[in-house]
Amino acid sequence: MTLLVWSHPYSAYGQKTAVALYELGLPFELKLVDGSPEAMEGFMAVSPFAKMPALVDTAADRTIIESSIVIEYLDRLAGGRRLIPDDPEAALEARFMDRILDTYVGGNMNRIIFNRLGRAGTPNETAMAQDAEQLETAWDMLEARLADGRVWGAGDAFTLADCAAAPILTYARRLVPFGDRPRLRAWHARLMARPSFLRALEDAAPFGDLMPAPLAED
Ligand SMILES: N[C@@H](CCC(=O)N[C@@H](CS)C(=O)NCC(=O)O)C(=O)O
Repeated sequence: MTLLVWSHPYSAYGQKTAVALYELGLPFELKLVDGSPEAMEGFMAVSPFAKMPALVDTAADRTIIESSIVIEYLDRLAGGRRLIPDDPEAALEARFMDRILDTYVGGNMNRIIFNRLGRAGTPNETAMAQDAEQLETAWDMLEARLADGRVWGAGDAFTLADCAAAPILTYARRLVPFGDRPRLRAWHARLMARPSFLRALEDAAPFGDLMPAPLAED
C-alpha cells in the first residue's frame, strides 16, 4: 500500500488527516505543498480546488479529496470501525461533530485568517465580526453537546470528530477564546495530550508559527 498525502504540516485539515493516519498506524509519504511551481503542478493535478489534503492511494489508483472523506477511506483501509464507529448512532454523532467543526469552526476560522492575511482583498471587518460571532455560537453548541459526560467528541471512543477537533480547535481558539466553557476546555486538553496529535504538531514545528493571531492565553 502506498499512500501519498499532498498537504502541509501546518494546515489544519492536513493535521486532521495526519492524526487519522497516526491513529490507524498507516504509513504515508508527505508530498509537501510548499507553493513552489513544481509542487503546485502536482498538487493541482490531484486537487482541483487547490485545497489540502489530497490523498493518492497508488496501489488502488485512487485519489480522494476532502479530509472527512479521506478519513472514511483510511478507516476502511485499516479494517474499519475505528474512526467511524460501527454503531449507526455513534457514527452519525461522529459525522455530525465533524461537520460542525469543519463548517462552522474551520470555515469561519479560515475566512478570518484569509482576511487578516489580506488574501480576500481589503480586510472586511464586518465579515470578520460575523465569523467571530459564529465561532462563539459553535463554542456554545459544543459545550452543550459535551454535557452528557462523553470523553471524546462523539462518545467514549476517539473518532473522526476528534481528528477534526484537535487541530481546528487549537487554531480557532487563538481567534475566539473558549471563555467560560469548562467542558470544551477539558476536551481540548485531552486532545492536546493525544499522541497522534502531538506527532502532527511535531511535524508542523519546523515550519514555525504561521498563524496571524496571538497565542491563546487561557
Ligand atoms: N473542506 C476541505 C477544506 C480544506 C482546506 O480548507 N484546506 C486549507 C488548508 S487548512 C487549504 O488548502 N487552503 C489553501 C488555500 O485555500 O489556498 C477539507 O476538509 O479537506
